This record gives sequence, C-alpha cells and structure tokens, in this order.
Amino acid sequence: MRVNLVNPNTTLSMTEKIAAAARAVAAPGTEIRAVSPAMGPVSIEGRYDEAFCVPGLLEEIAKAEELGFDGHVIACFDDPGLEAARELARAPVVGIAEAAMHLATLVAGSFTIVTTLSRAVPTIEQLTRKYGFVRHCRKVRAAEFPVLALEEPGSGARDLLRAEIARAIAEDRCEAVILGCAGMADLARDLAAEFGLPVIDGVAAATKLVEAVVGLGLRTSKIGAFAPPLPKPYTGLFARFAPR
Ligand code: 5HY
Repeated sequence: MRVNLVNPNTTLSMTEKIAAAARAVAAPGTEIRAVSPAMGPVSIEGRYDEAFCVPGLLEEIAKAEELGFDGHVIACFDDPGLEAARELARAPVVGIAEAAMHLATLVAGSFTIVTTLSRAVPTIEQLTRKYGFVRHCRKVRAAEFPVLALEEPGSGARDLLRAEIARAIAEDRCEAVILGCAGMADLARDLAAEFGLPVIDGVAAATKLVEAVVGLGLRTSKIGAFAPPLPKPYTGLFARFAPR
C-alpha cells in the first residue's frame, strides 16, 4: 500500500524526521511518501498558523488522491484540516492526535499529553473533547519550547520535555504519555525506556492505524459529513482550490 504522509509545516528537516519514524514502523510493502506543502508556516503554533497550513495540506492530499494513494496521514498534533481532507479524499485520512489517543486507551486507563508551547494546550484540550477522550486524559501539559527547538540538538528542548514528563508521572498519575508534537516522533522509544510506561508518538500510531483501515478495505464515507465539497468557483488567490 502507498501512504501519503503530510507534515503541514514547511520545515523539511522535520518532514524527514517524521518520515523516518513512519518508515520505522511501517509494514513490509507499505510505501511512505512524505511531503510538506509548497506554501505555509515553518511551524504551527496556534490557530493563525493552523489556518494558513490548511490550503497547502489539502493540495498535497489532492495530489496524492490523483496518484491513487491508499491512505493519508496528517502529521501535526493539531490535526489541522482533518475533516476538510476527509471531504476531499476517498482514501482514509488519519490525524496523529486522534490516532495517538485511540492507541493510548488500548494500553492504559489514562494518559497525559505533553506538547510544546502552552498556547497549543487549548487546541489539544478541544481535540480530547471532540474525539471523546476527556475521561482518559489526565492533563495537557506544555514543556514550553517552540516547535523548531526540536530541530536544534543544543536547544535543551529534550531536557525540558523529559522534565515535564517526570512532572506528569508524579502529579497526574497518568498511565501513559502522548507526545503532543510530530517533531517529537524520534524520541518515543528512549523516553518509554527511561520512564517505564507507554510513550505514544502520533506519527507511528497514525501510520499503523491507516495501514489497518486500508488493510480492512475501508474508505472514507461519501455520505453525510465527508461528502465531497460542492463544485463552485473560488476567487482570487484561492481560485485554483475551487472544488470541481
Ligand atoms: C506539530 N506544530 O505537531 C504541532 C505541534 C504544536 O508544526 N507540528 C507543528 O506544538 O502545536
């Protein structure tokens, strides 16, 4: 099967890291196409960035649909544009936040999510409500570093993350930890070994879930919520995005 993995920000070093994490868990025979949009923010840290990452993200979904890809992964922990992508695509679309929460509750009674900046916390809290995981989620915490600090080895971001996970275990009594940023994808295995509990990376979780959904022959329903967008003209900068 062919999986289209989209990092909705435009930082290619992060896209490569995300691709490596997905390929590390992908089944034999699963081909991962990892891309970033040609336009948009270098990192997504809040609603404004999120709004401007979506057109480029949807363009990459549309391209891969044209090429007949079997599934899509949105590799940003805000799950930006997830429903719009499901309207556009027939192939299944999985967001890394939704995937991580589903898998966490298969191996633990509760979890804490640790993300980057505190401004991302309300967005993620809203996702726990939208996906129905409020009673499993002990807390959404921020380790307080910018997303791209994860791309700089000397930034101290990893130590801030480790310290916040230690606080989560001590204070939240969580039984698992979810990494609240795609840029943390390469850290899950070492952190799980260090802290002795499940540490879930959404990129790996979404890769395995999209494989499972495709493997069951399931595709996005075109009835109701994810029916294709109605054809109409778009004007100005967005004319080329007009649904056909
Ligand atoms: C992410 N931002 O996964 C989110 C994480 C965050 O560019 N990739 C980003 O902190 O909101």
